[in-house]
Amino acid sequence: EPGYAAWLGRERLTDSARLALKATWGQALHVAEDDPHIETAAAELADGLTKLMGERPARIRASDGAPCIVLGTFGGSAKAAAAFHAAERAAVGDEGYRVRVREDGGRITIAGATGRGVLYGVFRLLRMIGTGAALAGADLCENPANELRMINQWDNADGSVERGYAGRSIFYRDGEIVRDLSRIRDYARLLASVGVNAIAINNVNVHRPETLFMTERCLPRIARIADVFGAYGIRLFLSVNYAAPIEIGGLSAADPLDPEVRAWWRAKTEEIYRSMPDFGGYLVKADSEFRPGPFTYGRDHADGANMLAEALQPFGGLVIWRCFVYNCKQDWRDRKTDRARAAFDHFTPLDGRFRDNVVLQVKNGPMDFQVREPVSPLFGAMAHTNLAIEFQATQEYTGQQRHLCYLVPQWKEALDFDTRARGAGSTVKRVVDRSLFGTRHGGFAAVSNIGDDANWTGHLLAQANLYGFGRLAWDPELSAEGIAEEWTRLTFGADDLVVRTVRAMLLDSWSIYESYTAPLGVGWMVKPNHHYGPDVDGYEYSMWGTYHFADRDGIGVDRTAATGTGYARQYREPNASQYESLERTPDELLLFFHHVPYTYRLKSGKTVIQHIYDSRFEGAERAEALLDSWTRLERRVDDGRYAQVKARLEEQAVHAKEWRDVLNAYFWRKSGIPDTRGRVIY
Ligand code: BDP
Repeated sequence: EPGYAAWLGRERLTDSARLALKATWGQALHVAEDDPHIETAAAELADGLTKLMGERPARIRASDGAPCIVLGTFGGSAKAAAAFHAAERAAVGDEGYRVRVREDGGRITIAGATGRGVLYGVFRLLRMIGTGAALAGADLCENPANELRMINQWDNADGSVERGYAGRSIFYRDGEIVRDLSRIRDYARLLASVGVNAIAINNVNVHRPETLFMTERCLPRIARIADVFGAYGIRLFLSVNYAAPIEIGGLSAADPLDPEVRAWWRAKTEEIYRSMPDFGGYLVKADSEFRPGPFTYGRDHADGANMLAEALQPFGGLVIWRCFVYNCKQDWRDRKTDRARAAFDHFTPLDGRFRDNVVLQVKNGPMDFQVREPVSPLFGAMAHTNLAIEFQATQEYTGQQRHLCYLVPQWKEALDFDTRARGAGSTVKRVVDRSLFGTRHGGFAAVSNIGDDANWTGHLLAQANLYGFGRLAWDPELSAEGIAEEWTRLTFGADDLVVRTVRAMLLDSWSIYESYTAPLGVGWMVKPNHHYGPDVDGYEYSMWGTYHFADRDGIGVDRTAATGTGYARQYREPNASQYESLERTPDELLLFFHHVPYTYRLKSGKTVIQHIYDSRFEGAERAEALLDSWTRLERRVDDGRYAQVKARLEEQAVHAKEWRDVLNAYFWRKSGIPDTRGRVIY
């Protein structure tokens, strides 16, 4: 199936490349220990090399010094250990690895402290070969920057996927957990190949069918899935229903301070660990969008999370507690209530009260995965709490995998944002990698963008987001450009025109999408519920707290402390003053922080209204240019994948014009100010 192999397709190398490689390692893999992750690593390496070289390597347990690839842990393989000095070995953490290619050829060593580390080293070596990197003399030592590199599936037991744009669930069908786990295994490979080490396999909105996953009837099947992921070093988590003690436990309440409720969670957790000793823990959405939570009992989120943490603690499990908590029944006439403030207002008073094994999972922005948002101020405000950042790989508000939108540049901006919590350099990436505050746990999570579509992500190029998430979680210093190029080479091969074209398409795509949908930081002009396509006022007078406040004079949400909701004051200085100031707020976030007249002049010298028009015209043209770029690759990319991408880009080019026309017509009518260039239809 075109696209199924994703970035692990591994085309046969050229003859000269194969000859050179063969000289370096013969055709033999030296594996001398029995360990499940080493087994996975050896099998992956053998399969990968078979594809690249066209012949299967021999597996050996002893070697006479002939060329080979040695893989093993320092503790389990004398050969792997002997390749490195004590200090070199000591530099390798739990999931890290070393890869050394002898300058004079004849030996490649992939070693780690654990089998998981070796597995990551294997994927690294295959990536080097796949991208044509020079091997001779290579000497790498890598440890992941982040402890938690997690995927959140939003899959439901009935087989639907909340905000899924790539088909149905690969985990569930018609209320049942699937029996054939081969597709899940292939998914585990993809994830492990980019370093993902945790997955929550059901939607954060947990209803009765998924609550039942914690019962005796379902646990054996969940445990089979855990084994599949476990072989790839990925720990399985479940999203849990806060009201589970009532729904499946027969209790009358779920009060976190009630001893009976606590005992129920302890017993349930023990039962889960009996069937899955490596179980990761619970992911929880509580008191949010109609899901139950501790507020019902007059308790706060620390009480709620700590109860679960106590139950998980004896087994080393984690509670991942989401901070997406706000009042979704807000009165739109109340202009002082600001949803953007909610997470900060709810959680900062609780800093320091969460147990050690609780991690708060915070969306990158304060609202909800809009095309552009400022960074959530929570990251700079919880020095005594474990924090993880949550990204949305599934493109709910960014084109739903019908439009191209490579999100790594957006994520990079969030990670590089300086919270100033400990002076300059207190970036978000240093909060979640734990180095800034010295917290115990932390990391990255992403809402997955895959489903049972043959190519996983619907839009083939959306695979780059899944790939990029994993790579960035491992190493946030990687550049968006570098990741795009790496993904393109692994996916499409070395053809220079293909690499340059796809890389450029990916890198332009977020800015293109933003320019025809939501320039200047205005959000929510989408159709309600499904969130696809333009709708100017769809959310304007609703309870969800999602406004742009466009009227005949101006547009934008005043979030200053002086005259608005005060959200800007949730940042530390100098960020707070910058956002408070109309002049100093960057144009791309202007309407997120300020309400301005249409005639307000941007830093570019243009008025807001003219920018709104121009940006959408340019964006629609650039969307069309994406299609042109791709058509130049015909016959350089295989027909199946070529056609898939072309069809999506055609839809995008047409739909971008709809965005342009609907929104521009709206703004002309609303403002009464015509486009100076006369292009907008009234
Ligand atoms: C919103 C989605 C909704 C999710 C929610 C969440 O529209 O489907 O359940 O976020 O993150 O973006 O919990």
